[in-house]
Amino acid sequence: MFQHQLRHLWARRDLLRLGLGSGASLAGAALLGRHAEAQTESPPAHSVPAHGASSHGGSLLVGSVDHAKNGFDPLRLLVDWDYGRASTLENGQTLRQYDIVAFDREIEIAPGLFFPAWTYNGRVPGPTLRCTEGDRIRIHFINAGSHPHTLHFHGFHTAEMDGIPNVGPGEIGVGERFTYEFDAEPFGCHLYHCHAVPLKRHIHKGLYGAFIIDPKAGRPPARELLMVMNAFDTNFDGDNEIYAVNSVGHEYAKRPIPLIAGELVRLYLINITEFDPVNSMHLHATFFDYYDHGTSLEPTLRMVDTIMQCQAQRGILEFTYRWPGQYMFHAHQTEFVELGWMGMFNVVPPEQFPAALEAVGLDAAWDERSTHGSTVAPVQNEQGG
Ligand SMILES: [Cu+2]
Repeated sequence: MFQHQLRHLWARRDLLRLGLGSGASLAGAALLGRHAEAQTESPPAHSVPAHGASSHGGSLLVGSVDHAKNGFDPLRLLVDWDYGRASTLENGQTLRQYDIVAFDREIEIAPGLFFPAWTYNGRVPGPTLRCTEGDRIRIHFINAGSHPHTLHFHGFHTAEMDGIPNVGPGEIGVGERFTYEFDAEPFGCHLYHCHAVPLKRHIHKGLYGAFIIDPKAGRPPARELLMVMNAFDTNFDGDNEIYAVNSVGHEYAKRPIPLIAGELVRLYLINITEFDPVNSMHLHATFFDYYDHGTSLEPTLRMVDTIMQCQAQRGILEFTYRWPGQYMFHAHQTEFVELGWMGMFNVVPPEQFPAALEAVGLDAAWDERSTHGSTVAPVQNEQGG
């Protein structure tokens, strides 16, 4: 049973070397090997905070998380777009095929604090699926976990593809598989998550991810980032103990996200926090335009510096930092901040950007993924940066 074998493989922490060699006879393992490629570069185990970040150290979770052991680095999750395997159908439509395997895996969500997660492809959040409006999406889903799961996408699709219990294939049992298929619409910043019951348990255990559909018309050039606001109930009392974006508490406070002064930043923001009615995002020292759900090319809110989202609500923030410096971003619920949901941007002049990347274990490839992530050529207009 490949479920057992997968667990064994993961226990060996040998994902990167797993590849297609030892996994060739294991459909699931082979899929995992391929999906691991985007996360093969390990950050420094104990990276040095960039200049200035240490001044906030007094209220931060102490220590550092072993991202290599976790199998994902929150800094890299910011730009880890998964475009699937693209091909062209007879009717000219682009087909994108993705492989998603659900399985149980312990992850470190704060230094020394481990959470028995349920994951898509071994990471929380799951892979960031990215495509163009109108593409045909085909997701080969395997449940190698310990409970029935599903893939429920936010978007237009038939009832059979909705991924809920008792409709279409319903819950996908342990060791079973199903292929979800639909056209990608509408464009925007969307998500997918497990919809098995009890729903709050299946979501808060980690079964969710981003689903970004680029508009055919494109958006102006920008540095793009993905943040999923999430939280973890580590003692299963129905309340969260750790809050974060992209799963690791205070990670971006210890390793500030490099930005360039004057550039347009486009942030895809999703709230999947369970148990709390709302989560929020506040940017220091700048204001942003907001595109609710990302489903419009014109902002739905202009010149705000705080946005709140209920669970599954999401949107796109566009902003520019005028001056270099260290700028905080965080939930504006103080409790969340103290429990992990606070980060920093390290805004620098262009000539200092390579050093800012290096300070947090990133490189030019990260810059490239961040600035050229769209599946559509950017539009040039007066807003473009
Ligand atoms: Cu589930």
